[in-house]
Amino acid sequence: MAFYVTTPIYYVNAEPHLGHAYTTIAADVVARHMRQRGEDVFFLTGTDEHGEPVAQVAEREGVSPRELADRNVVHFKQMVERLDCTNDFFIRTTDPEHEQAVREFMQGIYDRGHIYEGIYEGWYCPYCADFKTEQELLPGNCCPIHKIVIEKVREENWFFRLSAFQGELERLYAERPDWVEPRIRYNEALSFIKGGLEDVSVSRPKLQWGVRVPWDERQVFYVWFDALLNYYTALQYGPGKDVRATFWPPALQLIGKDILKFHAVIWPAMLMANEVELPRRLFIHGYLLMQGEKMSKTLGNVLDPFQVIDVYGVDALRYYCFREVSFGQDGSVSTEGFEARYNTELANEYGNLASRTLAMIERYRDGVVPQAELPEELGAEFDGLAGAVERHLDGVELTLALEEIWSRGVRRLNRYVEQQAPWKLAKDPAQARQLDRVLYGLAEGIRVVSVLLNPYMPTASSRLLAALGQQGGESLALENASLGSVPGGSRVGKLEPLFPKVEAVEAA
Ligand code: ME8
Ligand code: MG
Repeated sequence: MAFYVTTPIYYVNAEPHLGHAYTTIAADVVARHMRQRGEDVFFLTGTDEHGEPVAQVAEREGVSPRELADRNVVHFKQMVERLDCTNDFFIRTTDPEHEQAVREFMQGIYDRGHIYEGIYEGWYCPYCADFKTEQELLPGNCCPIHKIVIEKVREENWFFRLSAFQGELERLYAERPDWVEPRIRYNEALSFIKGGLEDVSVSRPKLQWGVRVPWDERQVFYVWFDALLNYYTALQYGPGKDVRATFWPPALQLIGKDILKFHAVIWPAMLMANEVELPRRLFIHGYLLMQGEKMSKTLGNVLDPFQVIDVYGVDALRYYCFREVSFGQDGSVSTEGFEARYNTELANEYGNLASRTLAMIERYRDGVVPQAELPEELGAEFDGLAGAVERHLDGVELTLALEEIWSRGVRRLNRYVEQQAPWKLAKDPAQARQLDRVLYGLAEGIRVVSVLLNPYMPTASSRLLAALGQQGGESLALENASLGSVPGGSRVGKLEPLFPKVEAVEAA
């Protein structure tokens, strides 16, 4: 089955921070997991390059918006690469193919009579690229998100008849209660819709930096209309040919809660207006916080993912994001918390477990995994573990899946080593068969957890699998993630520490 997964496209008005890395890694975990299940995956990420957020910073820095975009997109592409993400395409909204496809799509909405000319007046935050209601403003007419003073603007532009889709949107929410998850976001979006929808402007008369409105060349499209369409246009040209027939609609769209309204209200209405099938599901995650505030380039309290990767490696970062903060909710990250999990969970519980197991197979069985029966004691936790992980990831519960692998797999194996004490069994020739069983059980155990952990920590898990003689695509297949699906007899290789001790990274 085809599985299309997307991340938001990030503004190129600054360099990426951990918040951007977060959604991108989450999508990659799901993409890798789905490939383990044999799905035909298309994974899209990219950058949002038009509109005021980019034009304003460019002006402040004295460069053209295109120069700014060209300069910053490099960092986002580098981020994706250094995060070990397996995206199938990286879209830039300045791609000429995207711009042309946006014009065609919007012309379609116009031709169907859902766009008209009007006058708009309202409080406008250029960082949000969005209007705020009087009630939303903080004292002193400040944007509630960016805390800057914003102004009332009045302009003539083109409007999308969002109000006309009120009924159809309410029906969508009634018929498909899992179309927006988690539930709290579904409720939030639905109550926004029920509060009454107003038409929204789709164009900007004052701005030059954007996609030209085909029926009114004086104006450019409001950046959000251009941006949302990336999910659709990318399939028209990204892989070098049009793959909409295979991959549309998206199976999963991941976003942060800051952009819920655009994705859960305006986006489906745009698709309805052009009679295009809706995405199957949106999953909305919370904020990564630093010192209690949303990590944000505007507020300046950001953690640099590159710096963390330099010191601890990318797997540790990928792991930490979903272990520390329950996916879906807000949660704090810190360098202290990171170091603690690195040392206790990654270096000790997983890394040492792997090294010890391989060392014992080397020492007691000349480096060959014994051919033995599986120890029944491990069955209780391991039976059905892969199925549980699958179910959690079907629900985009990245933290629950990881928790399950850790408690039922990694920690169970650590207890098992202590209980069985293979170093004692090795001293007693009468216990040889039991030692075979224990070592085989451990080898299978670390293999199974590595297959399950692979979407989260692709490098470390693959290195461990390779040391167990497991290489190539089949070794990662989820159907092999059960104890005993690989027989003993293979020769183990050398394994450098998976998570070596490192000097503490300086606080950001
Ligand atoms: O909004 N915690 O781009 P953007 C968690 N271009 N996630 C965070 C985060 C944090 N502290 N900070 C950022 C835009 N993110 C538009 C989107 S989509 C058609 C257009 C992540 O650069 C999260 O996914 O402001 C959030 O939704 C996104 O970055 C916003 O990135
Ligand atoms: Mg933002």
